[in-house]
Order: sequence, then structure tokens, then C-alpha cells
Amino acid sequence: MTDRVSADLFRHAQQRFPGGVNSPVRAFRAVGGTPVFVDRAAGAHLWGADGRRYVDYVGSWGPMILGHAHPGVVQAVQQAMTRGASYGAPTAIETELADLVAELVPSMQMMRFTSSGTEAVMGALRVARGFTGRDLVVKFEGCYHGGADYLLVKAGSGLATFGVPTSAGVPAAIASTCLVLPYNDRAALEALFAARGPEIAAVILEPVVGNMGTVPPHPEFLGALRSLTAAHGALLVFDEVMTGFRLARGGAQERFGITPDLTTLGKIAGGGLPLGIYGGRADVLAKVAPLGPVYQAGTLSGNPLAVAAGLATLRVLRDDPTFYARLEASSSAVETVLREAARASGRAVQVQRTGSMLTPFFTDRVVNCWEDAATCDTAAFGRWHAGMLAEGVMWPPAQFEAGFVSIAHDDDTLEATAKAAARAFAAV
Ligand code: HOZ
Repeated sequence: MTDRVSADLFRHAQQRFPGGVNSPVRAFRAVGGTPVFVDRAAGAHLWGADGRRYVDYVGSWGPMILGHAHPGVVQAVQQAMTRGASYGAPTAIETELADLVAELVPSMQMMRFTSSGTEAVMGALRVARGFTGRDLVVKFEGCYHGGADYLLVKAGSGLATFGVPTSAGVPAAIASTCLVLPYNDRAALEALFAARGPEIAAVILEPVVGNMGTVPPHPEFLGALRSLTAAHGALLVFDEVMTGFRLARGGAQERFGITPDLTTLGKIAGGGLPLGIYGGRADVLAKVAPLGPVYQAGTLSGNPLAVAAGLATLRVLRDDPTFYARLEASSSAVETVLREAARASGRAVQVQRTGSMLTPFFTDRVVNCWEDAATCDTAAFGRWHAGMLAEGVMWPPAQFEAGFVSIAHDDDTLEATAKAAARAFAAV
């Protein structure tokens, strides 16, 4: 039940963009219906092209932890723009941002800025391979690390077989450089390292998964990852594009007390503008050109507008001592209203949350891995999503995505969410 203005805009967009969008999930195919075309956003709200207001839990898929159009970020970007949009030469504020990132995430001893999280992951894994002299990368089914060919893979049959492409256009030979394991499966990890340890360059994971919906790690799983990679000379890469600066000032690695060798950041790091970062151990980053033989570059890497937005955002997070406690309280309140509405409806729903990331899974089992997530009733989720939208709440349009709470969500948005959820769950 989308507005007529968006429906017209969507029809037009489909003549120019595949599926009418520039990123597939935005097309609403996973929930049905027509996407809301956004006109503007402020705080915890979006306005559709027809002028209707929505409480927003998409948050641009993670970056908008301060809410939309935060005045400090807007001013920083406006000022940066008056000095020129891009130079292709180093600037002082890049190093200021790097210093701040290293202050908040101490494992980031050295780093490189990119224009997206995808590029950050590609850079991190290339340097991991260059540093170790090994080719194989291990990922976990259900984790998403951007669009690199060798990461668009799922597990083949049998434990830890080579990855099988999940996208047309990915050569099988390239997919075969990635091994895929079930998330949270310590035994599978141990078996793989016992069999193939000396061939593995890196293990990459979302330390809390957002890309199959919100799935927290078992503490012993993270511990095993750290000790097994260290014991076999492989690098542990935390993809914190989503969790960085969100689950704590220092990201998931601070929250769980595990230090990876390399980390990828993005989203919040760029304050809503395109910025990715990879970094970590100085001896590993010393392999990156021009210091070392691992090539990686980008015309808009360290773009002054994105760096200004990132600096303004991270300074708020650093300087507000109550920020994460308040975010935790409002996120917990959202979890409660969703859980209560689901319970009242009699539906089997697992509301899973870590910090300000949360997901109502339409299944009767706790979701620990992709096999669990795959039991969800995605059609029911689609009906629930449409119900929320009709009630003025924009939830991510796919079962296997996390919702994001920002510091701008308040008692009013909570009340609106509670009312919407009560009706939407009841109508599923
Ligand atoms: N990478 C996002 C899904 N986890 C989608 C981003 C977008 O469509 O904007």
C-alpha cells in the first residue's frame, strides 16, 4: 500500500535502473509492494515523496546513528564543500580522522581510507593474502561483506567445501578461493583449521551479523576464532562496517573484548557519506603500497566531504558520555514493544537484539546461523512490513536485515512504533 507519487516515480525509475533501484534490496522484492521514494529526512523520521512522514528504522542501513541531518554534521559538510569537493591529494583532516578512529578503536594502528565498505573489505583481504602469502579466505554463511566476486558465495555440499557463486558473473574459480562455514559453529571451525590451516590467509566475519538479520555470536565462537587464527598464522578480520561505532565506541571488538588483526569500517565512519576504512596491525598495513607490494588506490579515497562528516559524527560519539547508555535504553524499549506486540498476536517471532541492531525473526527457533534464519516465514514478514509501513513505520524491507535505532529515536517514536507494531502483528 504505497503512495501514488512513489508508484509513479518507481515506474519511471524502472526505465533507467535495473529494478528501478541502485541497490537491489531497495526494490521491496523481499516484502512485496512498491518502495517509498524518499524526499527528505530529519532526526528519526523520513518523508516520502508524497509528504507522508515515517519513523525510520532503516537509518540508511546503519550510518545514521545520530539521526538524519544532524546539525553538526550538516554544518561540517557545508563548510568542507566551500573549500572544494575533492583534491586527489592528502589533507590534514584525513589524519585527524585516522587519529580519532585509532583512539576509539585501538587495534587500528594504521589504516587506509576507501570510498565504500566493499572496497575496505577488498583491501583488507588483499593485504591479508599479501601478508601471509596464502590464497584462501574463510567466511560464514549469512554474513555479507560487500560485492567482491570471491565473497558472493555460499557453502557447497559438505563441510567447508569451496564456495559456490551466489551471483551470475562470478567465475567458479574465483569463488573457490573462499571457504564457507556455518556461523557460530566452533566445531566446524576447528575441523577446518585442522585440515587446511596452513592454506588460510584470513577468516572474515561480522562479529554481530546484521546481514541475515541480527545474529549475535556465541562468546566461545569468537574466542575460538581468535585462538585458531593466531595458532595457524591466519589473520582474523572483523568486518565492522555495520557494528563499528554502533555496538560500543570501539565497536564489537570493544563490546566482546576480542582484538582482531584487521578491521573494516564504513557507514557511521563516514557520517552518511561514502567512506570505508580498513586497518589494524601496523606490520600488516606496512605491506600496502607505497610502503609495500599490495596495491590499492582510489580517486575519492579520503574524500574531504566524507572525512568531514565522519569527523563530526565520531566527535559526538566520543564527547557524549551518556550516548551509548541512552541508545541502549531506547533500543531495549523498541525490542520490548516489538516482543510484546508479537506475543499478543500469538505469532512465533524471535526478536533478537544486540545494542541498537535488532530483528523480529518470524520463526519459532532462536537464530544462531543461516540454517536457523532460513526457517523464517518470509511471507509473514512481508505482511508485517506492509502493516508497519501502512502505520507510518519504515522497517528494512527484508527479513534478513537488521533494523537500526538512532539516538534521535525518542518516546514519541517509541509510542508510534508500539501502536504500529500492535496492529501490524495482529494483521499478519
Ligand atoms: N548493503 C545493504 C544490505 N545489507 C543494502 C544497502 C542499500 O541498499 O542501501
